[in-house]
Amino acid sequence: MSEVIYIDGKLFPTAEAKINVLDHCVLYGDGVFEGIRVYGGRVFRLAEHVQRLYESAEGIWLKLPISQEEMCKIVTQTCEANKITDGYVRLIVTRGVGALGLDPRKCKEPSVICITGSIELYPEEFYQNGLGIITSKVPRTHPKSLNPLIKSCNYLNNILAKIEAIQAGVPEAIMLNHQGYVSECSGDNIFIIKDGVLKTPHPSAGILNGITRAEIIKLAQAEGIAVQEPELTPEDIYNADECFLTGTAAEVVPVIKVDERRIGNGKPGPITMKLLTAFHELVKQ
Ligand code: PXG
Repeated sequence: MSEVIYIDGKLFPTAEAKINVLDHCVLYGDGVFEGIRVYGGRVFRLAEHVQRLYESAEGIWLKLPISQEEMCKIVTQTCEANKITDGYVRLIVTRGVGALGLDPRKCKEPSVICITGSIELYPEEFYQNGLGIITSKVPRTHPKSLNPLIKSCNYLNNILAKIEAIQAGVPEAIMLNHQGYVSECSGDNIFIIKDGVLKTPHPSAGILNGITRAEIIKLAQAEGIAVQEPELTPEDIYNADECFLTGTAAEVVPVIKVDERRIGNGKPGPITMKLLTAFHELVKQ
């Protein structure tokens, strides 16, 4: 539980942490954010998350009033104030308070918000036995419309896919890009293993360039596993030997069924489990 929440230079008790309803983040989803983990008292890949936050901000022409170093300090100080040793950080930058109407020039100053809390992982059973997912009918946003590389506060594209998953009785959904190739899931990146090669869509396929994704690629390479970033079709997923998802919240979670088709032998695969174990080791370091 977060005791205090950082807003624009001050720490507020949770009940008093409020933002103006005329902030364009409320009115239009005009803002960017990061979801970050804390393991053993250390913020995992903080510099990388803050770098991505600044790239997201750049992507929506939002100029941040502070340096990346200062942003990192805000995160560590909020964690310290809340005595977070294992948990979750939500870092948000809003366009700021403005008038009604889209024009962001009416917004004086962006607000920086940092919330800490606990994170709900998937149930342990999913990590041991794997999960079933579906392919969503909602395509991922076209990169020239709103590039999925931008982690914006408007997640409705993903939420529509998530709702479809929930209605189908599964926790996640694969989203295809505008060309019909696999991009990612609503809140996770996707990997498959075929004939010993680890494959995941390239960032240009319209994905969030996941921090966990990057770590898994590095861990695989260190294990001598070949990594490719090809165009993947739904059939490539159906015919994979193994499949798993990665994300800050999910970490590494095996997938054993997609659209009711069994993946591999219907059990979490050996390379998936090796990478899952390696990731758990990594976050302890
Ligand atoms: N794709 C999308 C669309 C995401 O939102 C990922 C991939 C994985 O990226 P990282 O950098 O986390 O490996 C995400 C991340 C939440 C929550 O509160 C969602 C994410 C991360 C943390 C928390 O639902 N998604």
